[in-house]
Amino acid sequence: MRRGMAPLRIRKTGVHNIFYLYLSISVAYSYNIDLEHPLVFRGPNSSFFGYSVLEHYHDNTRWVIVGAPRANSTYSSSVHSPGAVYKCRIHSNPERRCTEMDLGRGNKPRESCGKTCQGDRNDEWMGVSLARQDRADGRILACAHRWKNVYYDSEHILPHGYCSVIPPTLQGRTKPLIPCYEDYKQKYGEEHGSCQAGIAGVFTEELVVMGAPGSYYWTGTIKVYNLSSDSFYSLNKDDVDSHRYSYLGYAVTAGHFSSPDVVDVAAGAPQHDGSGKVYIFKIDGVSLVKSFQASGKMMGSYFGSSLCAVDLNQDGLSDLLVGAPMHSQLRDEGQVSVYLSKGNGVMEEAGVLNGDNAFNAHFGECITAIGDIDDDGYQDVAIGAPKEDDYGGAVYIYHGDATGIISKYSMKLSGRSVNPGLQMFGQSISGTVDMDGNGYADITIGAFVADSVVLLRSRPVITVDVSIFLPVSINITVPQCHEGHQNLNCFNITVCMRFRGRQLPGQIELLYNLTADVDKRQKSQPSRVYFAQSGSQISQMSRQLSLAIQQEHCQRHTAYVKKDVKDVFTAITFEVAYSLGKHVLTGHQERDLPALTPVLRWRKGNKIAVRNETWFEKNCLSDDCAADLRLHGKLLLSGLHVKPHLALGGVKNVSLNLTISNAGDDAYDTNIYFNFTREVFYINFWQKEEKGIACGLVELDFLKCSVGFPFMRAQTKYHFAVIFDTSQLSGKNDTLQFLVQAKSANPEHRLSDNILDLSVHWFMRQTPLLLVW
Ligand SMILES: *[C@@H]1O[C@H](CO)[C@@H](O)[C@H](O)[C@H]1NC(C)=O
Ligand SMILES: *[C@@H]1O[C@H](CO)[C@@H](O)[C@H](O)[C@H]1NC(C)=O
Ligand SMILES: *[C@@H]1O[C@H](CO)[C@@H](O)[C@H](O)[C@H]1NC(C)=O
Ligand SMILES: *[C@@H]1O[C@H](CO)[C@@H](O)[C@H](O)[C@H]1NC(C)=O
Ligand SMILES: *[C@@H]1O[C@H](CO)[C@@H](O)[C@H](O)[C@H]1NC(C)=O
Ligand SMILES: *[C@@H]1O[C@H](CO)[C@@H](O)[C@H](O)[C@H]1NC(C)=O
Ligand SMILES: *[C@@H]1O[C@H](CO)[C@@H](O)[C@H](O)[C@H]1NC(C)=O
Ligand SMILES: *[C@@H]1O[C@H](CO)[C@@H](O)[C@H](O)[C@H]1NC(C)=O
Ligand SMILES: *[C@@H]1O[C@H](CO)[C@@H](O)[C@H](O)[C@H]1NC(C)=O
Ligand SMILES: *[C@@H]1O[C@H](CO)[C@@H](O)[C@H](O)[C@H]1NC(C)=O
Ligand SMILES: *[C@@H]1O[C@H](CO)[C@@H](O)[C@H](O)[C@H]1NC(C)=O
Ligand SMILES: [Ca+2]
Ligand SMILES: [Ca+2]
Ligand SMILES: [Ca+2]
Ligand SMILES: [Ca+2]
Repeated sequence: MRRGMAPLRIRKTGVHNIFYLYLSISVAYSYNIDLEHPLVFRGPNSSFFGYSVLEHYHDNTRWVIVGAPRANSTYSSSVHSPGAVYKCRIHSNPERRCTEMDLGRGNKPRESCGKTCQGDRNDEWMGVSLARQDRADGRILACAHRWKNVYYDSEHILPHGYCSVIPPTLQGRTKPLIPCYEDYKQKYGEEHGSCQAGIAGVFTEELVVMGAPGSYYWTGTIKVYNLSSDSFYSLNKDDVDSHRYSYLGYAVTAGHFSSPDVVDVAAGAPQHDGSGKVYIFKIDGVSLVKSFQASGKMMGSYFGSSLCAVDLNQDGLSDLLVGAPMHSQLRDEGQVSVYLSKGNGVMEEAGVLNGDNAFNAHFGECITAIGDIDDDGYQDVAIGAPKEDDYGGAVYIYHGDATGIISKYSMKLSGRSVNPGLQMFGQSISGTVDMDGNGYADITIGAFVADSVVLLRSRPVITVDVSIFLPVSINITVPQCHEGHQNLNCFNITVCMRFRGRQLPGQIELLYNLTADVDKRQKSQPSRVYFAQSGSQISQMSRQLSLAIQQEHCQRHTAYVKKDVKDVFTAITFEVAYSLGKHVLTGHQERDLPALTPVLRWRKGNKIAVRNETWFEKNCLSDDCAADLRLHGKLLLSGLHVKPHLALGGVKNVSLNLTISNAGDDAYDTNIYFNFTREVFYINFWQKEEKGIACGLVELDFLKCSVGFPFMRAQTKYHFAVIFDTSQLSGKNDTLQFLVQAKSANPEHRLSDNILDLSVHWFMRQTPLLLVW
């Protein structure tokens, strides 16, 4: 007997920690897959251990099943590198030992497999693909696409393909499937000479689907076997454009594409017409009938070489992801197309995913549904880019949601960061099984060039429900607070928090920042409201609180409105940004699989924060709260009352007597602007008993008067006058002009009456000499 598996322990060295640090710096997002406690399983060198991988459980035991298609087999030591399938126990296996499974094939290179069938197992690639029935005691499919039938000893013996159905116990009799073989059918050699059945496989409740891309001179086909009826369905050949070298069946999947209670089969033909194609087939009687097809958009992109059926939006219908790992901008960055099921077989293209668009990454080489890893009710997906980072490999985590899929990934798992020796990390991925029993599905990733697979576990996810209770509006015409002699507008803000989730610690600490008027702050404008803290005005408060699970905790804060607030029109937004503080993990701890610390729920790459807003009170009659300001007025000359002309030097002062009225809704931040020549000087403004006008120079030739703080009520009028000194006029210009304009923060529909042009024409004396002072 040859040497079997030599289990290798993964040494814990400082190198790992350095790489974790590197990861946390280089990766934009981090979510709930733990990278600090990877479980690495190693197989024999150069065995391609991890070319395929499968999470499996039976009774209470969790396993990682690993395909090593170039391995030598302990049970078939006289066969040349037939490949092998390994099982690796998760619990009570501190040495991370994996053992080869006995598939009951015996120790002969040749096996009898039918009346005209003699199998040649040398280099058969057992373990090239693995699939499992998605249920508690799911059976396993393991295939060897290079297995040959050498009964007819012809010159060209080409690979047929062979699959084994393995019981859930991983022991006992396996059931062989040789889908391209038929008794006495010698000519079959031409049709299915290089069938290569099982290069891809999928295993549903009743069906075993095996891709056979070599059939009919590499046109390819799929072999769909019904376990209950022990029969194959036939593909309606007219349905597929039969082109040689299309490689139909290079990838296969199955899902509820047309309706929730029907299983349909999908298959990719990555070389079809050079750009690749994908088909969905319905089972109709004994046939497979095409119900959908889509083509790749780029030559050589290998569209259809990987497929994943997953219900992204939780509507009961499977959606379809199609990989094009050689999609190129510069070179083979790779791309995944998303198709959402609309029912009755209608699939709608809903965008593409690109990962980081990394050079030669082959993003989309492998696409796998990994279950709902963050427990938000939507299925999540892992996409491998095994050649990214110079063949180190990377896996991207995407999340389904009500709209389909969030196009921004939540996490990128880099092979080298997990373990510097990993290569082609992400060529195979398996998920959906909670391997450590913490209530969250975990992910297993193969890196076959390093003969390794890595189990990465999911951390619990905390959902924090945050409410910010604010008054519906703030009435700033009457003060609510009295600080010493000051009357202030103030209001209460109550921040309430509560957390929930699966398998969480009973008590956590939350740190939060409450920020006032965040919209203004983000525009680098001063906040209009503030909190008082030890005598100073601050616009952000930090707090810390301890929360017990499911118990709401509220804190009250008082906010004050600044005295000089101008913009009473836009909303005042408050934000609570929070982060996780300390927490104590309780419950039983396994040395081997330490309990993982929780993380906060993350959404679409956003800051973890909640906002709410309030408004300054407004009395609006119109829908858009439009104001209608009107300006009236005249230019009055003191001194000589000879009009309409003015003799230069005859007067010292001019007075602009103005009336502003508002015929619309209450107007906020209302101002009147004056433009004039730099040869006149603003002296002051004058108003009758009614207050509400305040003027100030902005520039020597630009005056601004605010009207009716905090707002100018509907149907009100203000009379006032602005006085200028004209004694310094040079007379170079024979017109003295004042441009007056009224504006508010409200929308306004009629602006023509907001402008006033007040001019006076100088009376010219006969001798120009006199113009010179
Ligand atoms: C297997 O590969 C590892 C890592 O490449 C190496 O350290 C080890 O010596 C190899 N073992 C054998 C038996 O070649
Ligand atoms: C399998 O055994 C053969 C012959 O002993 C050896 O040459 C080959 O390297 C072995 N392959 C693996 C993957 O161990
Ligand atoms: C498989 O065969 C059984 C028995 O003939 C049949 O009832 C069942 O519908 C078939 N399954 C599928 C998915 O067609
Ligand atoms: C926002 O404030 C209003 C008024 O207090 C309240 O009814 C609502 O629940 C708050 N929303 C959030 C998300 O806190
Ligand atoms: C804030 O809440 C406290 C307690 O409910 C109350 O006494 C106070 O009047 C409130 N202040 C304002 C401005 O509403
Ligand atoms: C709260 O504010 C402080 C200081 O600006 C900052 O360091 C911290 O990261 C903030 N916390 C959150 C949860 O945003
Ligand atoms: C503010 O409160 C005062 C006094 O209660 C009230 O007269 C006024 O109408 C309120 N302001 C607005 C804009 O409703
Ligand atoms: C001009 O106005 C200023 C301020 O109102 C006043 O003091 C001055 O007497 C006025 N001059 C004339 C000539 O009316
Ligand atoms: C114009 O305003 C002045 C104050 O500068 C006032 O004395 C005068 O009565 C006003 N004239 C008119 C016609 O409103
Ligand atoms: C009025 O003056 C201000 C400030 O100098 C300038 O921005 C604005 O364009 C002027 N308006 C007119 C109508 O000249
Ligand atoms: C005279 O004043 C008017 C109005 O302010 C202006 O448009 C014009 O350009 C001025 N002319 C000269 C010669 O400065
Ligand atoms: Ca769906
Ligand atoms: Ca999810
Ligand atoms: Ca788990
Ligand atoms: Ca107007």
